[in-house]
Amino acid sequence: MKSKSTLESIIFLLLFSFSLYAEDGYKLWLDYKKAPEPVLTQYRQQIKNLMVIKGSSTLDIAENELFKGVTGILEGHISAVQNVEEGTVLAGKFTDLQNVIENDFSDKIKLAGEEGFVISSEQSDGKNITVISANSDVGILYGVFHFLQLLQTGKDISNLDIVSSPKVKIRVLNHWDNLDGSIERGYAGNSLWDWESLPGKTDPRYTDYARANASIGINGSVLNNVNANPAMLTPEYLEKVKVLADIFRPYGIKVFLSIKFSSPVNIGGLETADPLEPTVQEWWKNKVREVYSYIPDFGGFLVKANSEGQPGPQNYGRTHAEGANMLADALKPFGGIVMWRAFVYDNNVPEDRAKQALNEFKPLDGQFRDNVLIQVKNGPIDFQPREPFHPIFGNLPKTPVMMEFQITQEYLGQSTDLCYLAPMYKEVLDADTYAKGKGSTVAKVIDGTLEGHELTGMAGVANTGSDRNWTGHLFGQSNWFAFGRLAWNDQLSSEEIADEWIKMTFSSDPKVVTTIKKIMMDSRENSVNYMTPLGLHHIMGMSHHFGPGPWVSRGRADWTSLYYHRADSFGIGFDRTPTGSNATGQYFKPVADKFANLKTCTDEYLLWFHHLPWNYKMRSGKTLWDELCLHYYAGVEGVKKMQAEWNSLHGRIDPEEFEFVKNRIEAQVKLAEWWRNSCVLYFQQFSKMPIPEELEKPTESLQYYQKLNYRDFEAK
Ligand code: GCW
Repeated sequence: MKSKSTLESIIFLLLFSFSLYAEDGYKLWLDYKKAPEPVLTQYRQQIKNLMVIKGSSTLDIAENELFKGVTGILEGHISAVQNVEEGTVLAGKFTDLQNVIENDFSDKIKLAGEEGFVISSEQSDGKNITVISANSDVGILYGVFHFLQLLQTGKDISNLDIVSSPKVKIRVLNHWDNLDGSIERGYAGNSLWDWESLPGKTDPRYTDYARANASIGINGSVLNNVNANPAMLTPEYLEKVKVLADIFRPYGIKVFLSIKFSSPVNIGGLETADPLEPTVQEWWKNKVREVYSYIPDFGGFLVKANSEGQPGPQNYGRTHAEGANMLADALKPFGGIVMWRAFVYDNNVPEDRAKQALNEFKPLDGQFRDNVLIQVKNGPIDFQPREPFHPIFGNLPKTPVMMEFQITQEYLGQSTDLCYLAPMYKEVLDADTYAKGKGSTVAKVIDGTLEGHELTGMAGVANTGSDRNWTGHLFGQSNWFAFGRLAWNDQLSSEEIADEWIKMTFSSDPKVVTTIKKIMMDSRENSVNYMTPLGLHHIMGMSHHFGPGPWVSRGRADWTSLYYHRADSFGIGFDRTPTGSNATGQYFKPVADKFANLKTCTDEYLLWFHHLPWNYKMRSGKTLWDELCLHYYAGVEGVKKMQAEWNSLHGRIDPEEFEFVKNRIEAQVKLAEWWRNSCVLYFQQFSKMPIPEELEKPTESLQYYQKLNYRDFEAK
């Protein structure tokens, strides 16, 4: 046997590692890696060639994707055919396929609806084929992506009978992107939109962005920050927006804009923005007409009004409904919608912040136009690591209410922490509001089935940016992915989604899949434990919202930590029972009683709803103080475990990705320790009780931890 020369071996190794490795995360979950055996052999027998019945740019995209995907996964050249043969994957509109397929599948296609698809194993002239069909072009594109996902995740494709359609209509990313390129609460670089070089110059990333979204069924993008710059609606910017809209369109993505309510004054030269003023109404009608002249399928407006300093109808003594309806009337003739945010609270209102939004919106139920959706954050405060579901869900039966999740990890370690958010999203979607008795889940409120609403939606505050890997942390991609998957189907489980994402992103090696899935599934609870266990909330550092800040006491009361944890020599927690703010009273029975009663309020919401003595006896038999400490320590231990698990994957995944995540988890351990040490020592000042003996004590003083700079904890 001839042995290779050293040089030859080196070259071989280099080439080998180059082709296998060098992953910078840009490809997301759309890498189309070669399928592992034995599925590869099966797929090669089942998929012989492809045929896409075209006729639009969307279908061209579908065809390219199918070729690209199948070629990658089967690692082989697949040819296009003009007529179906044995083993053809045939994609096309139902109307074009009807006569080709022996079975009548018109019932299935009806179920698929406007955007859904059918993927089924069929026969044509006695030949076995796989059909991807839909009523619309974009439905076929979604079907193609789903078919590729089946292959990427190693599913059996021999007997397919899939009908899939989205649970909600508007599946939209909210970009908090500013016109200067910065992103509010963005941790992955700058905005993807290069406003300066638009409209003249475009970036291939615009297309890749649209493709990634289409692959998970996202069909809308709000391009700019809800703290909106009125310049967005000027012709100068509309020309730029048009270019993006044109690029996104064939991918089924509509463009929406956030607007500033005072725009008629800011850019229109009017003296008022009063929604009942005819001149103001006229201004909006003209503006909307102008927007549609650039973008004929424009989606509509997202509005943050009378919230955190933003102007709104209340500046003129008008209600949210009057404000929203004015815009809705302007958009209606063009088919546009208004997404009006319910994130409103006012420091000058002497009421628990958690109650204010419902108080504000409840009396308006039934007053909104039919093209208005109320966009509600998952919980009543603000995207905290854990919140009970927002009491608005189920409480506005006559109004379509859409979900606002945060994908960007503002309060969950930003781009330093590995925190898989699907379990948090699911916790809220699966929560039962009891609005119409048992089974009235938040998911049913959102998907319109509870009250029979047609207009439905789910928004996710985006975590994307100019970073090469899109989301800062590689695992941030899983949250973008999970958001899209859940907006399409809120019945999927967190595990299923994690399983898909891991196989599509990393590999199908069972050890890799099991290990990463475990890490992901534990990650959110770890974060809750070292940040805000047992129902604590809003105790993060001021402004940056990254490190701990239970001591934050300056500035407006409802932006301090003291407002929320209320620690004193007696105990800790926010009494929201009938003896306190009675926020529990905003929920339907029996949820209200469940939260208000100590016997039934579960530990995870305990201090959200109750102020309890330090020596309160918990279910575990331990004191509240001891449990609090144990949770903080368990959080750090959880991250360390995650670290060991990740490190055990050395050599099994791409080295660049491996090192990247390893480095992030190292930073996360330090961040978690900082949170734990700060919070335990801070609260100990009030409890005056010792940290349970078995736990290792913080090495430094509270003052020391208090002085640390959060920037030193960010993963570099
Ligand atoms: O979570 C808070 C953020 C603000 C944000 C606001 C909102 C866009 O700290 O940065 O502003 O919520 O949702 O409007």
